[in-house]
Amino acid sequence: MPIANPVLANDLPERRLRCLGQIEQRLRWLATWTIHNANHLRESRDGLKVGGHQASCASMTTIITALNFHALQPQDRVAVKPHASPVFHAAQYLMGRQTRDQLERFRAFGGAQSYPSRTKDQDDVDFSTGSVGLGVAITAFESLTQDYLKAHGWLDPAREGRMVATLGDAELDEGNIYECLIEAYKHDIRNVWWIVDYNRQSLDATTADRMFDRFDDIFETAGWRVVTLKWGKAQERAFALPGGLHLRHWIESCSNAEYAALTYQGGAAWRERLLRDLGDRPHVRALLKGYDDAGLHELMIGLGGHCIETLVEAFDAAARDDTPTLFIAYTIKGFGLPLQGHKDNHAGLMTATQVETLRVAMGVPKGQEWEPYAGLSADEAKDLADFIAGTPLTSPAPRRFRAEPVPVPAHGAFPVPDGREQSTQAAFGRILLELAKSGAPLADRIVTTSPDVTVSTNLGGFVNQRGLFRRRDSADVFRDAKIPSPQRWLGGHAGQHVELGIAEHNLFLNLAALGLSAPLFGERLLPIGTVYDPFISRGLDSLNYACYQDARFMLVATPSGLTLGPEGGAHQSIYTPLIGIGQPGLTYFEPAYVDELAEVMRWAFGHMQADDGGSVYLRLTTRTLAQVERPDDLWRADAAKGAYWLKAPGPGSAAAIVFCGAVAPEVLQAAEQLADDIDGLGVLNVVSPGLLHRDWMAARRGRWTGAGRRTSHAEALLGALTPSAGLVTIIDGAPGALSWLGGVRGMRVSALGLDSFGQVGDLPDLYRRYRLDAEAIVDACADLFLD
Ligand SMILES: Cc1ncc(C[n+]2csc(CCOP(=O)(O)OP(=O)(O)O)c2C)c(N)n1
Ligand SMILES: [Mg+2]
Repeated sequence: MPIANPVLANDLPERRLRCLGQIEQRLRWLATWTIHNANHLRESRDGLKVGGHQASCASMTTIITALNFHALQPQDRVAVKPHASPVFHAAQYLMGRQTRDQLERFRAFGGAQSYPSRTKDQDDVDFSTGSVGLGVAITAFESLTQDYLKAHGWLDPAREGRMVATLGDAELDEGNIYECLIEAYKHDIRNVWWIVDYNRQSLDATTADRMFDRFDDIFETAGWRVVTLKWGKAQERAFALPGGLHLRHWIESCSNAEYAALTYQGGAAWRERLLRDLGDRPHVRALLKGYDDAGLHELMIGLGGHCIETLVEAFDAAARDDTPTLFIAYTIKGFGLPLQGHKDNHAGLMTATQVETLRVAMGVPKGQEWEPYAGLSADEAKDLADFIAGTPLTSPAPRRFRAEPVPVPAHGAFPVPDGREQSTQAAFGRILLELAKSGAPLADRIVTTSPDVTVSTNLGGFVNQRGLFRRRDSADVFRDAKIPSPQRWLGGHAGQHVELGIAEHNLFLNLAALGLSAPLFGERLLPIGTVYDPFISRGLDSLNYACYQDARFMLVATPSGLTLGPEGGAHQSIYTPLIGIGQPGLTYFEPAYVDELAEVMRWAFGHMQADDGGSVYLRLTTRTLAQVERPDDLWRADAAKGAYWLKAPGPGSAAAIVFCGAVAPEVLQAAEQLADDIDGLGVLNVVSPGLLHRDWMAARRGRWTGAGRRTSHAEALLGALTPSAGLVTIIDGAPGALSWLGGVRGMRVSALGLDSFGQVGDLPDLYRRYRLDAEAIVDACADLFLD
């Protein structure tokens, strides 16, 4: 009986199948060649290995083919397995969105990036990837963002898409995937596909057999549909033949490592092994005889993830609804390359001879290696080009958007909480509450989110006003039962607070997703996330990830530092100021007074929307400080640049105290004590160590980068002191956040701050023990003059 033609059985038009097959070959070749060129043909000036991942690319060329040239629509958004970057760029090249020059400069300065980058690549990257796991999880949060926009009536229906991640199977070991899975379930996310390139190899080795089927359970428990694409059509046909079921059972019980090793060895090894294990089973010998060695090898590696029909069929079926779906596509790492299956192939590079053999085998004429349609006849090339031009993703529908700016209330119209004694944390809550009540357009675009610290970071007032965001209305049971509570939390479509569980990775990924709303959907959101300052470290890679792709948000970290007092050493943050200074894409502020905070927040809402802007980190405290009387408004302009003289130094002053944040009272007390001893002692209030440092760096750099030499703000401020002056710097955090100021004009520094773990205690005890009190400041000042 003739074998049923699966093409006809699936109604997959023959041309589509042929073209997709040709594309898969092009992608496999171009990715291999791009990496080969970077490593072996392009001139090397430093002797460093350039790298690239030929095996990881070949593992998913079929998946990318079926996605990009069949399943994806222009409104869909994709996070690509980081080390499949060359395949992604090759696909963009075939689609006319990537240049040959960029491919030739893969991993070279200004060329295509090693891992897809939203900000650095010139082609159409939706999400940057690189740190494995994060690109996967952001798709779930982007779908939540999409739901949020839709619920608020801001989503252009033409822009509603599916959020897709392609990932390596080793990425499934990353904890952030499961943190996200739990959150995604709670929020009932829709329209997400995760496609696992299930080659059962990681970087180091083949992966544990014990995980077979476990992922299905985990994802199904979390409400996902799991589609396992284990078999290619040719395999299914073989299984239907006499003896075929034995072959199938053998494959199913074969260990990952053995399958990989046989894949590397090829047809003769497969035959020998299968005959040894199955030779006495009925019909098996005859079945194997039907294939020559090359055919048997092709059959054995023709798993679901390398079968266009299998993939297309699965994607088409899943596209019928919006259920989040995990595709486990069985693949071969290094498929079709001499590296295939070898356990060490992750960073392996084909030799020049191997590439040459592949070129010949793939019918690519010498000299035409970069040609998109190399080796095809003119008619075939035209047909393929027409096919590609007709695929949905290649359509000219715009994929990058700009959002209308949301007006920020002018100074004077922006709320500044009043009160003699206030903490920056409480004031932050009051500013948001006032904004919420004001009905300003800005307030409508604010969306807050917090990993289970909404109340304790003072977001409660805003949430009372604006409600929780829920895809379905939820009642406030306590309120309905008339049980008194200051929190009135109704949930529904109009809500503006996205509640999260404790996992901090999710906070940053949610901020990243919300913060990409403008470029991805053309609608500006102003996300504000709150977290306890010490737990920034818990999600630090996700924070870096958010900044790396230029997502825009405000991170409010509070409480912070030793000033957390009775909470003790595990909660007292120490080096977060250094994160604030060091993190690109983020500007760190630590205001002492609430009028500064209001000014910083006003600036931040503009900065979050500016083309050359970024995200903002506010390090706040629960310590209540007596607010300062302002004789005038002059402080404002300097504060906006990062620091201002709270007490201007006298002419030729030989010393200044430079401080940041919550220790202001100790600083003022010490300044008073020192007033008689040091003429014209200045007190410099650093509102943003980050801004100040960045400006100093930029100013110094200017002379060499063509921007011209200019005086930095720090230089200008410290210019008020005599050149031989000394500085006492003090911050409730790592002293390096301020001590660098000594280098600006070559001044001596006596630095105060934390360089060991804190402990429980009240502030007088703790500040004395850790030398943050007035006495320590006085001593540090003396130290300047004693040396
Ligand atoms: C957070 C993080 N840790 C480590 C790495 C280094 N790394 C890159 S890929 C990889 C594993 C690759 O295995 P898999 O995800 O299965 O992809 P494959 O190449 O097999 O398709 C590792 C450990 C990384 N990129 N990110
Ligand atoms: Mg793998």
